[in-house]
Amino acid sequence: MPKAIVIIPTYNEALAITAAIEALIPVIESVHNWQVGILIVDDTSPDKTYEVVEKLQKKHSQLHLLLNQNKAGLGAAYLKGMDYAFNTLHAEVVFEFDADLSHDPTKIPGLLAKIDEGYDLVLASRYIPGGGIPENWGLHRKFLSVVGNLAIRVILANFSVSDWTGGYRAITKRVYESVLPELSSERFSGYTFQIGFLHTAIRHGFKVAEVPFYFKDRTVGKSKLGPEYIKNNLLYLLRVRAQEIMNMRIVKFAVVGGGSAMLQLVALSILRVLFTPWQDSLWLGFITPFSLATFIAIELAVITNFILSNLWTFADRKLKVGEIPGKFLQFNLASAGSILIQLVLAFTTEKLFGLRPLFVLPVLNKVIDTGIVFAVLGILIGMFWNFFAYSRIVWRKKA
Ligand SMILES: Nc1nc2c(ncn2[C@@H]2O[C@H](COP(=O)(O)OP(=O)(O)O)[C@@H](O)[C@H]2O)c(=O)[nH]1
Ligand SMILES: [Mg+2]
Repeated sequence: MPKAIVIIPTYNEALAITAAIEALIPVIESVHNWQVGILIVDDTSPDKTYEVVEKLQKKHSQLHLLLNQNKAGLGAAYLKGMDYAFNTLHAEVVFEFDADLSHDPTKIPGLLAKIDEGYDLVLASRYIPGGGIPENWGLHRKFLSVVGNLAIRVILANFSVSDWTGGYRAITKRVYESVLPELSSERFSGYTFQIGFLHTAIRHGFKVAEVPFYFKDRTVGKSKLGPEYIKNNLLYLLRVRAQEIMNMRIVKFAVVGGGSAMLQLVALSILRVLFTPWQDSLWLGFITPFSLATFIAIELAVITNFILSNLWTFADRKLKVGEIPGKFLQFNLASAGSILIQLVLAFTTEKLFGLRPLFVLPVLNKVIDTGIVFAVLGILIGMFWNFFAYSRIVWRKKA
């Protein structure tokens, strides 16, 4: 029979732990297709929670105790507990569970049923129909919990999960092994562990289910959740989200495009000055220092853009050395295509709508006319074309 372990991290829970264990035992004994045990991870609580557990162990053979010398935070306790549950007790699934009985133990069979259905990670959720938070919570606490969870979904732009901060979950070994390398750092030792764990699991593509439950306020002991909680989680969310956004191809494309355009302008202003001394000796009629400088500056920007696109924006489709000459030619043609689009657009819009002043830009005191609007439109369409040409032609995904 496969094994599941309910992990309960404890710190000063001597008053609460007995009730939690006694409530869990009949539930886990009622499960017939899993062998369910309990693992208490205590950080040598000053109130001697572990002594209470040791006494209960004499009565319940399925009760395990892992005693840490130091208090290192909730995340650290869970990581140690999971390592022990999966690798020493040979569990296939672990539960996260609070000592204070905020988590209704009778939901455990329902969570396991979802694992049996093939889900990798199952959350007991307060924010789906059938679930809820305590009626008697003060307005500010309700607000914090509801708005906090909504804010997380907005920041991460992920609405597939409703309860991000809950601490009642069933986790399979495959999820644990997959997220472990990213969660071993100091940063996840505290309460950031919960959001970090879930977010990493979702990013790795695991199937997540939610089962509703009513969160009950703790009746004994007190919450260890401090003011650090909001700050640490917010910092984590903003950092990973910024990283995710920077990893989006379209953003890299825009950064490389903008950087190349800047380079082009800088090169142009340097080169036109550099070429001026030869003004009279070299230039035949229409080739002026400015036009030559423009040409070289454009090509410099195109080369830079090509190299950065290959190394960064399309790093996952990096070109082979032998492909580079042909692809570089394609890249130049694509860029020329974008310029052509802009020229054609400028020509036709002027013919169709004419150049008329629209309004005066405040502060800068600059008149904005239809020409500028058409130019901006042209740049946007040109960028769209470039992105299309790069991703579908130059760096086409190989089948
Ligand atoms: N081992 C260990 N357990 C902790 C630590 N911090 C909190 N816990 C336990 O984690 C669970 C959740 O903490 P709790 O104070 O109930 O947080 P809340 O439910 O969010 O108010 C409880 O069982 C705590 O005893 C810690 O640093 N080490
Ligand atoms: Mg609690």
